[in-house]
Parts: sequence; C-alpha cells; structure tokens
Amino acid sequence: MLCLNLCEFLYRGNYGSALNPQCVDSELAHLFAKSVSWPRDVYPLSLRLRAELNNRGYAIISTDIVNFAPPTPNTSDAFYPGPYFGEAILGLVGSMLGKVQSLPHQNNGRLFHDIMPIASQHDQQSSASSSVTLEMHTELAFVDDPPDYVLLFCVRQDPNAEAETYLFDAFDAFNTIGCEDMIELSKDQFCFGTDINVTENLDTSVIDRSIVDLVAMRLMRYDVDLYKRTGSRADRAFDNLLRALVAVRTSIKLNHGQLIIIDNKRVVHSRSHFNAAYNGRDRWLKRSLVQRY
Ligand SMILES: O=C(O)CCC(=O)C(=O)O
Ligand SMILES: [Fe+2]
Repeated sequence: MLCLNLCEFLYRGNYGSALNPQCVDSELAHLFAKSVSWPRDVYPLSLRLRAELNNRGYAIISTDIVNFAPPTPNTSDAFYPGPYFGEAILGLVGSMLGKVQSLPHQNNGRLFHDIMPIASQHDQQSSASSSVTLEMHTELAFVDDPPDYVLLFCVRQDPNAEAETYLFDAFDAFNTIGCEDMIELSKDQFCFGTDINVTENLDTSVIDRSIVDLVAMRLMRYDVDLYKRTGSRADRAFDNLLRALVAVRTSIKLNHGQLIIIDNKRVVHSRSHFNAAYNGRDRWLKRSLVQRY
C-alpha cells in the first residue's frame, strides 16, 4: 500500500484552485499536466507506483483526505458543492502515468466520472448499479484502443461496507490456459457491444477485435456482459479465459480517501452488489481513464 499526504501537498504547492468548487475539469487537468511543478517528494511515489503496477497490475494509494465530502449525488448530472479533493488526486496520479482521457462518447466527454448508485440503473450492468453484481470487464472493451489505466478514487464507502471491488490478473490466468486458447484469443474475431453509459452513437457491430496481444502479452479487452457470442471456437477460448480469471480473483473494499489504479490491459475488474439508499450517504467513487505516455 502506498501513502500520500495529499492535503499538505496541495496546500504547499500552487494547487489552491484544485480545492475551488468552481474549478472546471479542463483547468484542473491542465494544472496537473504541468508536472514540472510537483514538489520533490512526489517523484518517489511515482516510482513506487510504477513498480507496484509492474508487480501486481494494480496499486492502491491511501491518502490523508478526511471524510468531508458533500452528500453523494443520486443523478448523473447533479452539481455538488466543494471544496473537494477527488479530482485533484485523479489529476495528479493520472498525470504521473499518462494523459487523462476525455472521450466524447463516454460520460459526455468529462475527464472525471462520478460513480454512485442511481435508482433507475440499480439492476443494470452499469457502474451506477447496486443490487446486482457488476460483471467482469476491462474499461471500454468496445473501442479501438481502450485506456491503459483506470483510476477509482473512493470519496465515500457504502455505510455497511458491503461493496467489494474484485480484481483478476490476466498474467496469472494466462499461465493456466493452453496455447490453442491463447492463439484463438489473439485473433481479430471478437465483438463487444457498447455499455449503457455511452452517450454517442458508436458502431460496434464489427467482429474484428482481439482479446490478447500475443506480442506485447497484453489483455486488450474483456467484458462478460458486452461480449457477443458467435457460436464458434472463439467462444470456448473466451470461456476458458473466464474460468482462469475467476480462479485468480482477489478483492478490495475501497475506503474513503483510497485510490486504486488498475492496469486496464492486464487486470479485469468487477464489483459485488451492495445496498443503496439514495439519501446522500451512498457509496461514491470518482473515476478517470488514462492513456499512458
Ligand atoms: O464500483 C467499483 O468498485 C468498480 C466500478 C467500475 O467498474 C467502474 O466504475 O469502472
Ligand atoms: Fe469498470
């Protein structure tokens, strides 16, 4: 577990505006992209973060952020009053690893996504669900080049601490599946539909995606819910990888102030079901997606 005394860091540096509720997404990203102004003690963290990601495919950073966030919103367009650190840490750590992505077809192009239960989606395969397990996936399996990292910052844990984020390291899974399956998974023969948060038309009917890049030995994409079966040998390889991934499952219950950084081209993730009350005290994550340098 890595640690970051973020409050002190933010006040010491010229990041006052990061705490300003009026600060818009693009200004913040710009601020942190100028990493030359980081205080020196951030560089060792950046090094340890990379080492951890190489080692396990994910890393957790605990921060000293206290539990003072405004009530959890319960609609996707709610305005929440600051002062507030969530975007600051995502911008900071995201810019250590690459470029924080703004995708026109997801969350209306926002850099920072709010992930909290929304009543109308409680039983859907969406990150806003709560009463169902969110199936195993990598982020944006349906785009040409999915993001390299997913960052999830926990603003507020659910009051009963039921929500559990599951992680499945494909490097470990690859060791236990056969060569034939690996070759099958590397072929451009898979199709993934879009998820319900996609806000722009995107044609994903093409059956031309690969799941594994055998040269780079990366997992390019995986999504149990969005995968479109073709009734061919490819389905068997998909299922064998699923079994192998499930066998290496590990999990974490994110607590407030914790950030998890997931290598999206190595580690598949999912989430347990949990209770939601829509009363301002629900679980709340902030997410950003990063394309590495
Ligand atoms: O809620 C979680 O722990 C994970 C949610 C998720 O998969 C996401 O927001 O991408
Ligand atoms: Fe996800």
